[in-house]
Amino acid sequence: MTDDRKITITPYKGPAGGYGSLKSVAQVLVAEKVRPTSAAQLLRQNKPDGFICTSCAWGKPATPHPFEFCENGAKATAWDLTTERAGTEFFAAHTLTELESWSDYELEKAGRLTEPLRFNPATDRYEPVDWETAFTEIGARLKALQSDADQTVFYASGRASLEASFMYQLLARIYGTNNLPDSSNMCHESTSVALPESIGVAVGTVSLQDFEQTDLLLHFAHNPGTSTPRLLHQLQDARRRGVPLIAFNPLRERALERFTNPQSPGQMLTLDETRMSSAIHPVKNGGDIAALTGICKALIAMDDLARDAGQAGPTDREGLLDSTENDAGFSIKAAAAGKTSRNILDHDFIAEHTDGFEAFAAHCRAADWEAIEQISGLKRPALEDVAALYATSDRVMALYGMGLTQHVGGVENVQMLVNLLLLRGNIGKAGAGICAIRGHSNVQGQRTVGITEKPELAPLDMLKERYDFEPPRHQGLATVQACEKMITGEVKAFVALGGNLLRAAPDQPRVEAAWRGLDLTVSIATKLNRSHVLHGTCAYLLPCLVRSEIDAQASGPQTVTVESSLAHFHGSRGGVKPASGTLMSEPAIVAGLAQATLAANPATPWAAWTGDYRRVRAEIEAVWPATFQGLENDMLMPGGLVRPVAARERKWNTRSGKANFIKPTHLFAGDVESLDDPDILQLITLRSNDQFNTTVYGYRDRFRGVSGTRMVVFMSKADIAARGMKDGDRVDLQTASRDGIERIVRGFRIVAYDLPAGVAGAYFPEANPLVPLGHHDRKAHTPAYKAIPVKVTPAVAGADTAVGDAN
Ligand SMILES: Nc1nc2c(c(=O)[nH]1)N[C@H]1C(S)=C(S)[C@@H](COP(=O)(O)OP(=O)(O)OC[C@H]3O[C@@H](n4cnc5c(=O)[nH]c(N)nc54)[C@H](O)[C@@H]3O)O[C@H]1N2
Ligand SMILES: Nc1nc2c(c(=O)[nH]1)N[C@H]1C(S)=C(S)[C@@H](COP(=O)(O)OP(=O)(O)OC[C@H]3O[C@@H](n4cnc5c(=O)[nH]c(N)nc54)[C@H](O)[C@@H]3O)O[C@H]1N2
Ligand SMILES: [Mo]
Repeated sequence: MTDDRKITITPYKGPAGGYGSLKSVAQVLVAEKVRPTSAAQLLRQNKPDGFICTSCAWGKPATPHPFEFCENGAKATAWDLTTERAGTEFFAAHTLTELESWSDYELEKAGRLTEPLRFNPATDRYEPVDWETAFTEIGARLKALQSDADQTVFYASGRASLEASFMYQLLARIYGTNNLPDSSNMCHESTSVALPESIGVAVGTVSLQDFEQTDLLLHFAHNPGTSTPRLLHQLQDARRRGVPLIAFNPLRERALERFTNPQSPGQMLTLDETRMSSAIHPVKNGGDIAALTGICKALIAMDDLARDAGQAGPTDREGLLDSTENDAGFSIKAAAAGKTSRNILDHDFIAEHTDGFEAFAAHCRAADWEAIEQISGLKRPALEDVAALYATSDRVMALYGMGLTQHVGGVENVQMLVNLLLLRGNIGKAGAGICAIRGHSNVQGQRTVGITEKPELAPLDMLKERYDFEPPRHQGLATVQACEKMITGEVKAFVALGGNLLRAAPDQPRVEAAWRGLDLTVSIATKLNRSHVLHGTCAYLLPCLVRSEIDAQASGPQTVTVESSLAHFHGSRGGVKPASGTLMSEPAIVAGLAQATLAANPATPWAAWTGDYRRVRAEIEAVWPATFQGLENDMLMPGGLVRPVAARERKWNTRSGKANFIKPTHLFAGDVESLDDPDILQLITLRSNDQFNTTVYGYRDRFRGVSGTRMVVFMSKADIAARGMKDGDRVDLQTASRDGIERIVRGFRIVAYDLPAGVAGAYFPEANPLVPLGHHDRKAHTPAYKAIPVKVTPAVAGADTAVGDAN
């Protein structure tokens, strides 16, 4: 499709939030032609009696703000409640070959899917099919593959409710596979691997109340203004109390600099912007392990100094601290002078609760400042300053997002952050803790109810006993491995509970080619995307309700539940009439697939479960009693049901029985071999303020001042000059891969941007063809989307631009 968007690139001068935010909400309500009655649903968003926003997973306060939604939550709801429809006429008018040339934006913009569809090879179109036929045919095809059940993959994107997710994992396991990859494999999987080793839980340890008691907020690798705007309420309140917020981010994200609360009329009128960060440290991407090592090293040096000073009189202080000429040196001395060693590091906590301190401390003492500075891009005095502030703060919280998890050393990034917290006992006390800011609104909950490829994380014995089947005990496929096995031809069928794997996953052209070779693709979805337009030999598109719609079943309107980033379970009730009378709910579709695929079994009454979701919640509570006790009663209470998190109580469910200091293996979290090549930039793939993952709402990244295009590459002035290029030039990006596969995306426009030399940024998903499938975290296999080694070359004239953008 042609495109006549006007491109403007101008620095944004306003704060995050503010009038720009309100204007943006109004624009999307109009653009999506949302009915006024539906727009009123925004007032019910994230309230105890309302529905839980599908945008992010941030906590829902017990006493909500009058408008407990943000610009992007409103966009997500408007996108769902649009009056646009991709119905029979739409699919009659467009062949799938034609739709392949449409952008992500255009595909979803077509509107809500209205009826089940089946691919017809004779017409190259999706055509309507009734639900019963669709289920029966899919069931027959799945049964044909069941003798080797690992040929089928059951993918889930983190939006589906606990009820739908529970039923889905049970379907997969009774079918015979643990192939339950989740969007989480591309997201916080590094957290799910790192935290259990470090502190014995897979989720963060903080609650909303902790924000009211904290003395210092360390904020890493996350963009709150776009990704989690409701978090700005907590950050702003803390800033108002004078709590320092220290951010580490290669980009000076606008919300970290300034925020005006669009829901606080007083503040809007006076334009009193809260200065968000006390400092933003422009760490290079992949440089957080180095930065954190520097902070820990300085802290340990202070502790050594104080201990020596407290013992045999004057000691060689200068030897321990040879940077006395700078401010940071003095502040460290000042901090050290007033303290005993006991209260620089929390030695009582370390002795009673941790393991591995000595080895970790030795590792930090031995670390080389020059390497730390080079890899982090930050100066020693800056890191010593953070250490001094940290040493004088009693209650410290560390928050983080994708800039830590999506790296080759993603697990080590997270574990380093925990190491820092453990040095001063900042886990398991009020106002302190680790906060993994989750993405999809129920991604954490899906893992809690058994969507996992790792058999050891599912209560298989309990499932066996309760549902009378033999669960598969071997490892299933995570997302990257599922893509690899599609490429080798070992995977033949793919069922997706939401999501858009082809745009979200690495190595797009290779995965797309493999996808076309599948025997069967089944997508449960709300809107059309590339993973539907491209398809297997047999393909079905099963349209479902969205969370804000009324879900009426045999026993009446239903409630579903989700888990927030802060490990609270909340009930959610839709209030809007469904987009079409033919839609089914996700639990009903999963039940339909299960009934058509699996042998009848009185222990799994799929139809009765669908008729009344309370019965599904009763099953969830029976399978995980310690986690879900009281769910039915508390889910609609203000604050929801609080999930017990052992580390909050300083109970450490680790192998050592303690919280573990874990040494990193490298200072750089990216591809170590690409580090020294001056031609290589480390590319971050980013979200714009006008998208939700692969859902592109529009072409306006307000905070970064880019409008009309998404095909930009943000580069530092130094890197632009070093290549003899200039702002606005057209360039191609090529991955510096070592596997012989050429990965190029053409036609980016250079935007000169304030970021450290060596770092570049481009938007996800347009840049995904640049990410090799093998470029992932060493342990968690999370794709390393935040440091892709690339080379920038002048654009080849006339060459095709990337899929999804016609500029
Ligand atoms: N509006 C909106 N909301 C969303 C989403 C969306 O797409 N749109 N997606 C949802 C999902 S699934 C998720 S997971 C979250 C994602 O939310 P975020 O965690 O904010 O993810 P990104 O937007 O990818 O941005 C990561 C941030 O990390 C910084 N960064 C990159 N590399 C590094 C690094 O090596 N070190 C440091 N310190 N910083 C780095 C980037 O500059 C950027 O500010 O948001 C959720 N909420
Ligand atoms: N380069 C790069 N790639 C990335 C990332 C990155 O930062 N950089 N981030 C990664 C991350 S953090 C994530 S979480 C993944 C996201 O990967 P996915 O979760 O697979 O992708 P989404 O874009 O969230 O999925 C959007 C589609 O979900 C469907 N959908 C929307 N709402 C519903 C619903 O209520 N029910 C159902 N059944 N379907 C629905 C719609 O059809 C929509 O087109 O992408 C990853 N990919
Ligand atoms: Mo995510």
